[in-house]
Amino acid sequence: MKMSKGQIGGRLLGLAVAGMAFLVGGAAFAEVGQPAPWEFKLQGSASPVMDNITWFHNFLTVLITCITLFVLVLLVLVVVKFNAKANPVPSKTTHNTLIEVVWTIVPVLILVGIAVPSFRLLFEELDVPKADLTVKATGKQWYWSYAYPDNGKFEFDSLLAQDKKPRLLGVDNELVVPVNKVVRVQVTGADVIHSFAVPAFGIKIDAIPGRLNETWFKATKTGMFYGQCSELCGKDHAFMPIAVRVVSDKDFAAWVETAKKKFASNPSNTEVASAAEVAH
Ligand SMILES: [Cu+2]
Repeated sequence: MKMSKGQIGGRLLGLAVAGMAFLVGGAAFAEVGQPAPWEFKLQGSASPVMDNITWFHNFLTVLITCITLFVLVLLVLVVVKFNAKANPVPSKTTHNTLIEVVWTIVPVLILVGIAVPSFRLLFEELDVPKADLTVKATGKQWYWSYAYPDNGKFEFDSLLAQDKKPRLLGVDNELVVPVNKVVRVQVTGADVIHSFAVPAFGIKIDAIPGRLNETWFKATKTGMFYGQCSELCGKDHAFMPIAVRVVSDKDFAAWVETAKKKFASNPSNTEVASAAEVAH
């Protein structure tokens, strides 16, 4: 089948429209707090740190695209203009001071332009602001335990719930935190190295036995946010999800009261309680 120029143009236009629709559609699929089918971007952000990670990611993508296109243009130019047929008598130029200075200085400036926001972001991630509340997450084979030292010192286990949605992310007891509050997360491992990660908050930190790591987030939206253990930790590594429920201050206070009662029978809490009794 032979196609006229008009037909080819039409087809190309159709392809371009389909591509654009895919991009826009992909954006529409994006769901905050959990992965979505056909997702090819970062998960939607729900914290100031993740806002900046997203910005930095987009900035680098634009920069990389521009550099790659520039090199491609140079390559095409060389292939077309300076092949043996088009350019039978090659120039014998070997040095050009101006070009050499430019191609040294410009990459240095680009790297400095990347380094400045990159280090700013690193400091933001590592420098925990004054915390409104602290939670401690302990990675175990193969579940997480969460402790609330500021809110009655209770601790509970959070295990994968097979019957809950989203699949492989739902848990029996979620980590509950208030919205718009700085939450300091202390992370450690009880047996092997795990890693506590919640993409929507832009946090990922190793849970190492014998060491207390620290990170933070400030959730800016209420709702459910999911993450997973992100350090290969044994046979059920894929089955120890992290589920964070972000609620209003009022709901959080109410949850703390019920949680204190609900988890009172947890052996780790009786230890805390008896230690407190001994102290009295
Ligand atoms: Cu793990």
